[in-house]
Amino acid sequence: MDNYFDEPILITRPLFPTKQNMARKISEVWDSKWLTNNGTQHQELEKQLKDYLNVDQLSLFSNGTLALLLGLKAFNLTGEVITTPFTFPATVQALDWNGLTPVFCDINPQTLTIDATKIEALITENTSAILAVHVFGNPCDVEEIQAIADRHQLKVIYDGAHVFGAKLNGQPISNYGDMTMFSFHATKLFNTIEGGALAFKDEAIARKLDLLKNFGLANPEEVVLSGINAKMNEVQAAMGLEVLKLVDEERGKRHNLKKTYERHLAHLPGIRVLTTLVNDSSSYQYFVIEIDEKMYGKSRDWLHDELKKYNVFTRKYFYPLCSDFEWYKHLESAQGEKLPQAQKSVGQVLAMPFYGELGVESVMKICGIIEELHVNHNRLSNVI
Ligand code: T4K
Repeated sequence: MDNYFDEPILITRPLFPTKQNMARKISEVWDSKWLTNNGTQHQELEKQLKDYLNVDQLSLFSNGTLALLLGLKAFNLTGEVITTPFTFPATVQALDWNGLTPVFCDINPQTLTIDATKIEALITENTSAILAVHVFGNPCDVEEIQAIADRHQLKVIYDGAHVFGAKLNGQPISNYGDMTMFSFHATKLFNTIEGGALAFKDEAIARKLDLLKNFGLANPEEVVLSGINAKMNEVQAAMGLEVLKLVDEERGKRHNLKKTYERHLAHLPGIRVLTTLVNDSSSYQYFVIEIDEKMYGKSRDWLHDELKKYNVFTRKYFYPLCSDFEWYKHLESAQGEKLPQAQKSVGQVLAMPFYGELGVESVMKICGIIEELHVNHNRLSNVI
């Protein structure tokens, strides 16, 4: 196969600073003799991220999952939270760890985010919040969600793991809702190795989060609430300060890759580019396609497996649906017939390799393989 890749092509590669720049940063940490607990690297990253993301209040965490878990806790939520089944397990696990019951709502077929038109019917006297996810960088229907929340006095929390730096209607996406979580995991556009942050408006929440992520310690001799350890350390923060310098260039490269994918896949029947990005500034986190088996002639799973033969490793994000996890199956809202769109989409999505270093040539080659597989398949079906 001439279009076989010699090196495995994965869906992403972390953004790495040069070894020299990182060594310089690490030596600053060593010289400071300060490794964690709100050191100078941490303070500087928090400051720079506030500027970069244009938010008033921002709190750093050791990872996005703990950020979300503690963000939910900071609002003292109770009972049920309406959420999406089409997300990474962390979203609903953060509810579990708060003793909250997820109520699964079906998704919008275009954006694969929570279907705002179906939320209101799920609200009961036990509902305390809506936890929505900006899936693959596609923004939720933020205005409709806020209108529903206002009508029913619900909190709105966004899992924004995929929308670092995205803007919507000219403003930072985290301006919508009561709180937005960002993930800084190695696989994210901006990474601190592991890490995460919460952006929010209420100043009182900032103090509460400081306590929650540091064992509830108000001072060395006073524990005022039941917290946990979710602090970002100095090496993570130092990495973040170096990676932040690279993000805009990376975003530019991903913009070109996205255009290349779109140009080469657009004419193929049964393939839809899912990342619609109606927002004015994208996070360029993932590039995801949907395969319509009837029109493409072969299934998503078939394409995923075929591409492996060329050394190209795609991912079926987010398969399986969270509502299909063993411990949710008994919930009324988890029943398959209540989530028809999510059930359909989960069998069609495929995240493609997408990171700057991949380069336009490689993307053209991957598109060539997909086209060839389609042509070969058609030729074969015509013979049969
Ligand atoms: N909410 C949503 C909607 C999320 O997507 C996530 C995380 C969260 C919440 C939770 O945020 P964190 O607590 O993670 O901050 C990955 C990530 O671990 C996870 O952060 C991410 N979402 C999820 C979508 O993807 P895996 O199990 O698919 O990762 P893995 O190890 O298979 O890596 C993916 C690809 O990246 C591999 O093909 C290889 C490449 N890679 C990965 C790592 C870690 C590298 O080249 N180098 C690396 O260091 O979950």
